[in-house]
Amino acid sequence: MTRVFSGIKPTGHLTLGNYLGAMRQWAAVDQHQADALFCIVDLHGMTVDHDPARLRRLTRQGATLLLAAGLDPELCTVFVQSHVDEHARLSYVLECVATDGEMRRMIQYKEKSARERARGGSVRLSLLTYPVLMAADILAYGADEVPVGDDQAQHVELTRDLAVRFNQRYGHTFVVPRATLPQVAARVMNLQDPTSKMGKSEDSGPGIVYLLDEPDVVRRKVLRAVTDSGREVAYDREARPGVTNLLEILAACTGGNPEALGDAYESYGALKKDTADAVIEALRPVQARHKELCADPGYVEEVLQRGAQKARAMARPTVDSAYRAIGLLPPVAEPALNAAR
Ligand code: AQP
Repeated sequence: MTRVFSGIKPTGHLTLGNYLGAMRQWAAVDQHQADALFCIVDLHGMTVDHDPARLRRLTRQGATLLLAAGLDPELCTVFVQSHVDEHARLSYVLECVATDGEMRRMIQYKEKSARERARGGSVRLSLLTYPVLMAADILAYGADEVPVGDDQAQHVELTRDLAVRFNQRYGHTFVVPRATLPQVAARVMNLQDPTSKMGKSEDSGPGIVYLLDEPDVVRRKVLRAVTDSGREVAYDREARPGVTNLLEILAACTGGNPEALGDAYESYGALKKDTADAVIEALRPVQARHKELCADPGYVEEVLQRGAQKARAMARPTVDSAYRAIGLLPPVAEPALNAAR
């Protein structure tokens, strides 16, 4: 059976981009067709300046939202990254396979480090190395597929390169995974700046729809979305990024084809109204389920505990193999130590 792994960072409140680009596909397709693991990657949440209490809160909220979006712990494994030591264990080994040049070429590193420096802040070393931790997240589980939005495709490419390099140098250890992207809404753009991704770690703003936004807030944000000069509704990523973004969102929420939908509208106003309605309807069941789950925090904790146990058992053998293959001496087992005393 195909093994699938993907994760989400608790760096901010989850957005419509996270939902349409990743979570929805995990719930609707991946958990039914594959042996799937989904993870709140909290260690990745510390690569930029963070507040510990907020990180804890967002980790819990992220896990609750994964379940609210339809992940079923009877069908897939849901857990928190830092609950499974194997991720960090493997990450260091992979750092010994990666090069600093590879890390510095990562677009997210370039963008986020530039943003951090522009604010006068310092750049954490973990921002440079976190793609290696992401590779460890994926390779520890022998994942065949990694369903992600378009912005993470480069990191999955790096993961492939590291797996191939490790296997060639130290013997076959890792499955070489591939990224799978959704057909529509692989990159939902900011409604106020449709040339930038709708990202959750940016300052909250009218261009970002959060999964827990009230319907009237969603409507206001969509109705105020920046559109393009001209009047014709047409799907054209280069010339009409604002309208194209709305068409992608509408298509993702209604199951239509964004190009064909473009032909069906004569005004920006009608497109915005239908998009707002479609987003509100898409988020309604997620928000309702989130409310129920918040009333039962013990259930979420139990799911995470069971998930971590399962994940640990799956990752351990592969990480142990990688340690052996790269030349680390296996630890002496406890009974043998006792006998020698
Ligand atoms: N705008 C998006 N459109 C489509 N897919 C998206 N994803 C994220 N944003 C969009 C996908 O959601 C999954 C989890 O994302 P993440 O937590 O790894 O990272 P992020 O949401 O991109 O947020 P960051 O890195 O904390 O900060 P920003 O927001 O500044 O980039 C991934 O599969 C991702 O592709």
